[in-house]
Amino acid sequence: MPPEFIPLALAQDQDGVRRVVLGARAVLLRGFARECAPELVAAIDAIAVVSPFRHMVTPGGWEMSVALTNCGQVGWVTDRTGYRYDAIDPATGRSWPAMPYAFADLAAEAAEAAGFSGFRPDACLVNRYTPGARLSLHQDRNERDLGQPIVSVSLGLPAIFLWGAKRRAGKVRRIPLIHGDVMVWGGPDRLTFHGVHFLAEGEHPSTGGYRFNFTFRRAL
Ligand code: MD3
Ligand code: FE
Repeated sequence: MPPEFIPLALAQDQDGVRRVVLGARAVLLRGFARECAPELVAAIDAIAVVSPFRHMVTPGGWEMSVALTNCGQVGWVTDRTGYRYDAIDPATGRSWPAMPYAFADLAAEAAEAAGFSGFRPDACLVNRYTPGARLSLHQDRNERDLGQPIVSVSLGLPAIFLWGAKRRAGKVRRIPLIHGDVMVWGGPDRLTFHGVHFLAEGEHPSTGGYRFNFTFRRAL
């Protein structure tokens, strides 16, 4: 057993946080963002006023079924030329909206609870799913320092998260995610292939017909 696995296993539920250990350095913090969810939902509207949700095109020429926007110093974008982080929103020609301090604090607290201290995200990608939308298996490797973790927050409609292996063809686990769930990934699990299964129809009291997912990253 790798030594970094032990603290997580022992920390299980000790501080009132419900942990589901997914890997040596991958953990699901059940309901960690439930209390601050209303604030996050309100912030989405404010972000979308400045940088609206849009369907981007992949380098392969496919339009993504997930709509996205960003906040922070830089935002994740894709077009026919590739994936990258950009300080300018291509849809507006202006900066992305700033990352609210409450967001950065939540991300740092979640990272800390998962054993990553000092996480200071500079980018936050906001995904919006409608029923039928999905995210196919991929790795996140556009960030400069892959030693930094990623923190993700799920809001609204439930989804099935697909958690694969280091190889695209590896075995895939299905993990149900609900409103307020937070996941933290780093270390050896940072390059795990992952995705989101087709979203099912539904209605959620706080987001209506949508699922939102925030991913906090250290991109620069
Ligand atoms: C595991 N988003 O935006 S978040 C993405 O629910 C993305 O919208 C999904 O994958 C969503 O790139 C899943 C959880 C997540 C995010 C980044 C990871 C899991 C990760 C990076 C490495 C390994
Ligand atoms: Fe991803």
